[in-house]
Amino acid sequence: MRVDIVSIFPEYFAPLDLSLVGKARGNGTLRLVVHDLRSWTQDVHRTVDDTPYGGGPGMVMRPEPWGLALDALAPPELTPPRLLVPSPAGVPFTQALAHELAAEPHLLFACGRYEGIDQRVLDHAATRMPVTEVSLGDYVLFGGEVAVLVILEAVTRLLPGVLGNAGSLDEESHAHGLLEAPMYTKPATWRGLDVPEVLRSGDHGRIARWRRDEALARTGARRPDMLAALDPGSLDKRDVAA
Ligand code: 6GU
Repeated sequence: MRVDIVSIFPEYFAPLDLSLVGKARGNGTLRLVVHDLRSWTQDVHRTVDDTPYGGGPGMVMRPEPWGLALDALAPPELTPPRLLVPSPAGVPFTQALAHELAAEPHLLFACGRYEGIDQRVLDHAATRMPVTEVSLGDYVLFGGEVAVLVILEAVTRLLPGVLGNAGSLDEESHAHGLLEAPMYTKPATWRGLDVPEVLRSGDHGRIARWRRDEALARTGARRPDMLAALDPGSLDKRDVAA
């Protein structure tokens, strides 16, 4: 997968050299390039923002550098990338959207700062490529950079060959619309706290049942919205009894 990121803070993306994302870059699974928006400014002060039309606090990113950046990274004569714009006004970022993005050949992230990017940049881009504004959740960040780190980590781990054990993709939280059951490792007793007996029983049927019950209980307590959204057909008789 090819990924381009445009930001006025390219240094924010240094962590993408680390860990499994760094490894995916190293072996060519992820071809990632970070670009400085200011390289597309044309004035001596390398201005990227200005005051909002209609008044109000803060600054808005001017359209000109963004237009040149998108012209350069998504030339009209080539197959366009999917443009992703992190914004608290976007659609929620979910595991389902991460899977969708992991299937794209080319992603282009446009990181806004301040009160956001002039809307015409997105409207114009939408005449050339698919554009999705994405939000991490119901809170406000200074800019899109940290959101891109989050989105890219969620997407990269879904790329073929990135996770050693593909089974961990299937069992994790959100894979089946439930939160994951708690996990334990050695020692069996630590600070007077025991690992649940069932997990040491070797009875794989009982273990699977226990994990399913824990997942349902956790999801009900922490994410009643997820439990309500579950397909009733995905529940078994013993779930409904619980
Ligand atoms: Cl994606 N961007 C910004 N600036 N704030 C956010 C967000 C994104 N998601 C939640 N808050």
